[in-house]
Amino acid sequence: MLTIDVVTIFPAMVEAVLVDGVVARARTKGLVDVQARDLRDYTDDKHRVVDDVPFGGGPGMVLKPEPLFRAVEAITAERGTPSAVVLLTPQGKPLTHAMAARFSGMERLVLLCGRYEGIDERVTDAFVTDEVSIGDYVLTGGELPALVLMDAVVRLVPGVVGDESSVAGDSFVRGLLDHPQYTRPAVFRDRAVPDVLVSGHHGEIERWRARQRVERTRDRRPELLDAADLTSEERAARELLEGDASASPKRRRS
Ligand code: 6GU
Repeated sequence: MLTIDVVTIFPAMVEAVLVDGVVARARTKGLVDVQARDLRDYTDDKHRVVDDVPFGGGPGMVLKPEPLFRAVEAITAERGTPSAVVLLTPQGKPLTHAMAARFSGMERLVLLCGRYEGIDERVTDAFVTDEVSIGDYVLTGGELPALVLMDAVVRLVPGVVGDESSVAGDSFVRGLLDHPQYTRPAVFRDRAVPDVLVSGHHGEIERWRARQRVERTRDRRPELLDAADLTSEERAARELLEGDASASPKRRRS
C-alpha cells in the first residue's frame, strides 16, 4: 500500500480532501494511507514557532530547520525510510504525468509543504529527494500543490479509478490533448452535437476525434506535438492539418 505523509502548518487543508472524492475513496478501499502532519507538533517551544527571519536579510520568513527535521525523523521512525521526500516549491521541476506515475509506484511518500519565503536549505540538503512545482505562478504555500500532486499520483494506483482504460487513454499519457466530449441531449438550447458523433459510423468518429486532438494540441500546446506518441489516425490528421496551416484562425475564447 502507498502511504503519503503530508507535513504542513495547515493540516485541515489536507484533511478536507479526505472527506470525499477519489483520494478519500482510495483511502476507504485500503489502497492508500494519507496522513496530515501538523508541523507545529514537531516544535518544542511554548509558542510552537515554525519560522524565523532569513539570514542575510530580506523580506518574509523562512521555515526553521528543527521542526522539519523532527517531522521527517518521526515519520521515518514510524513508517520506515521514505521512498521519496518531495518538497513542493515554485523552485521545483514542473509536475508531469511521468513524475506522477513514478511516485504512484512507490511505498512511502513524504510531502513537505513550503510556506513563507521558503524553507531552510539544510532540510533540502538532508532529506529532500525531489523538488516539485505545479506551474509558473506563485501560490502562498505548498499545500494546494501537495494536494494536486497527491490527486495525480493516487488516481494512478491500480484499483483507484474503476475503468483502467480511462487512465491509459489520458491526455498526457500519450502527450496529446483530449478530443471534445458530448452527452445527451443531442440538441440543447439550439446547440447540436456534431453530426458525426450521432452517426454511429465508428471509423468516421475515430477520424474526427483524432483530428480534434491534433488540432487542439497544435492550437493550444504546439510544443507537445513533436514529442507526442501519435496513432496512425492522428498522424493522418496531422498531415491534413499541416497542409491546412494557412486556414483561418479559430475564434478565441476568453
Ligand atoms: Cl509547489 N509552491 C508555491 N508556493 N507556489 C507554487 C508552486 C508550489 N507551484 C507553483 N506555484
